Amino acid sequence: EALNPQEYTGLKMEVTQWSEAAKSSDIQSKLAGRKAFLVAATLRPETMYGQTNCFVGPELKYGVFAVNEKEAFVCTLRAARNMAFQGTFDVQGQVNQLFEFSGKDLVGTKIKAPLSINPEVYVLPMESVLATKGTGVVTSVPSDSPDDFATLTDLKKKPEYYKIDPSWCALDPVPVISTPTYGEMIAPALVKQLKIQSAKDAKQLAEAKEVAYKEGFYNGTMSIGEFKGESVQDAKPKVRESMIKGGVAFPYAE
Ligand code: A2H
Repeated sequence: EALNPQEYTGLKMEVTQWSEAAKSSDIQSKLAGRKAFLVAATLRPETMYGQTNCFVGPELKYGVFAVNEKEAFVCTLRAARNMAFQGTFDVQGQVNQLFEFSGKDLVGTKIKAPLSINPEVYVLPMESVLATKGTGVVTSVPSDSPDDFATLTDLKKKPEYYKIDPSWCALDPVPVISTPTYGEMIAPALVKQLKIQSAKDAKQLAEAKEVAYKEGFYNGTMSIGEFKGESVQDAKPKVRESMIKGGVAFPYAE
């Protein structure tokens, strides 16, 4: 692992409707009037215009942690501990867990997607979400992330197998960034070019991820949003700052 901390953007996605499983677990009384947010850790804040859903690991454990009297965050305990030492919570160094969910019980929850042209999106399952990285919540941008595109394609093919409603994964990738070589849909283009069949093709997906990341960063131009027409290199920190100022994101490091 790198010696320097990884600087993520913590994206606050407010819950607007809990899944049936969450509803029946009396979550509202545990929240005691707090608004709940799923918090996704991303390295690509400039792609948030193209969110189509959000992923959790179905077998992972998630806590609901009090931020203050008004808000609570849904993420892994590991991430909440990190946040507690980064000044994210009212009480420094302390974690106040109100409730615990398994990832599969969060699937089907509807959340706000800050900045996205899709104002609200659904929580879906992704087997490859690691408990040891970020918050355990991954916002999905299938236009620019080969992992997100491959997983979403799998879910669309077999919704009943994944125990999801087809309407939860119905949104299509949104053009966010344009590159000279791959056009406006770099992730679908790479998945096709590398003949990636499913989210289980880990080796090719790692290669696609590498290419998409470098191409987007060094050769990409924004196709949408406040910084449309600017290079991704210039827009990336500006989008991050704008979201932090707007109260929909915060710095998260590990
Ligand atoms: B990225 P790094 Cl558009 N398990 O956000 C698996 N993946 C995780 C994760 C976890 N626990 N936590 C975060 N991630 C994903 C956007 C994005 C991302 C795009 C393109 C590439 C990309 C939308 N998904 O990441 O290992 C998150 O997905 C490829 C590098 O710390 C996060 O940024 O470098 C990224 O992996 C962090 O991965």
